[in-house]
Amino acid sequence: MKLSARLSALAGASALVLGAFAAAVPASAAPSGAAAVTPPDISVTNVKQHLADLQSIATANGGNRAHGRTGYKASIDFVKAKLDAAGYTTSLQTFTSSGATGYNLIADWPGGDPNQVVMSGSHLDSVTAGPGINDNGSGSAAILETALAVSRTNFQPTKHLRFAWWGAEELGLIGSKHYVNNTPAAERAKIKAYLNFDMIGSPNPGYFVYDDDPTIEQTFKDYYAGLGIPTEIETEGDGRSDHAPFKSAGVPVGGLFSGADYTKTAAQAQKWGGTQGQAFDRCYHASCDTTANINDTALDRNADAIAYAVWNLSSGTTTPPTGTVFENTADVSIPDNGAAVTSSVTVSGITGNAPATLKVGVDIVHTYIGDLIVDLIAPDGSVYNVHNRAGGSADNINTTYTVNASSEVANGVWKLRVQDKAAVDTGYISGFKLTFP
Ligand code: DTR
Ligand code: ZN
Ligand code: ZN
Repeated sequence: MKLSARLSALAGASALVLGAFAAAVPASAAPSGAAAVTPPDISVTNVKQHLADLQSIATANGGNRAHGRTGYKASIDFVKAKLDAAGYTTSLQTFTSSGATGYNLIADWPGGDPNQVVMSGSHLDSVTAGPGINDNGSGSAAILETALAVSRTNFQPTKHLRFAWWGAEELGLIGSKHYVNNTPAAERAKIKAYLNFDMIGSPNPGYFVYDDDPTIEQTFKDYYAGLGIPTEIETEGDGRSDHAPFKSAGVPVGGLFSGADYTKTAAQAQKWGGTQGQAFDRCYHASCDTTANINDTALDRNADAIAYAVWNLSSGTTTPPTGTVFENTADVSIPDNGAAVTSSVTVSGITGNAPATLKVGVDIVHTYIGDLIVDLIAPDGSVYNVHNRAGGSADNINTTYTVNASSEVANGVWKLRVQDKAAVDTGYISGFKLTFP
């Protein structure tokens, strides 16, 4: 394409990107293999109203909503009242920590298979230093609005839905640990997915997906692929939020995170916008974690991603398939109109040959995917082309390809090879994943 025409197309594409995102999620997103279920939009206006209410509670109770303080109990009562009015079966679970009474709020949506529970949770407590609107009013308000949307639409999923708001997370995951330790193993085994949301509206946001259960992870990644937004694996959080006790107890877990006190890199700022060299949330655990400390776009996208996961993980009638995943999320820059580059994964522990339906996850950030040739290279050097300069001026490749690799021995080093064959547009590999059944 002529440079001038391409630049105008690029400008057009840029204008399009700056417009509203149409979240056309690919049918392949459904975790059970069925067509993806489309949830209702979660109103970010409603989520922000919940945050304003939590802010008012903090302001009226000494400036915080911390464990053992009046602001926390007022927060729990606020959330419980809305859920009771919406038809949920709620219960307050009490515990003692640091000499004060703590509260977990558990809300069950009547119906669904009681032996297959899809559970979503967020900690509702703040630190004593401030109102805790991003940490973690954001997660709490988003799952509250999702629960209210379930009620408003009278959603009747195959599986049973449960929501939880935890106390005393900031003291060391106390509330969620109390819940897991006091739930009999047979009841815990019925929880087929626990989804955790702790800080999802950070002012300088990243889009991180927990990399624990592969099906839950893929569900969130599929949602963001539908928006054309690359995600990264959440690596700093193992053990740092309320999914940890569930994971230790063998429950499949997943979740979303927009970042805390770590600093956004230049590469992250290129793919997500925002400010490089600045923390994802400069008000982490500080008095300035108020309603002004929220990025509305991140909050909106993450709230809709929560609804997408709740609807899709609860609609299938079979336990979502799990697989053995080998993944490389290191960014690899692609030279413009230059030499091919590769991202590698080393497969081990798989018996025999690869399957005829090998899932090849490809995430490439690029402003003109018609420039690209993308190949899967097997350990013996066999080449499987998955993308050959299609797509024209479209942005990004976030696709899971199915490759018949049954003639290849599974174990060994597999490579994703990418070459840019035309000048002007640039990009990088942001993720390469192989999933074996
Ligand atoms: N522990 C959370 C904040 C936090 C820090 N890293 C992660 C990773 C994943 C989830 C949460 C977090 C808190 O301060 O509440
Ligand atoms: Zn915190
Ligand atoms: Zn938190």
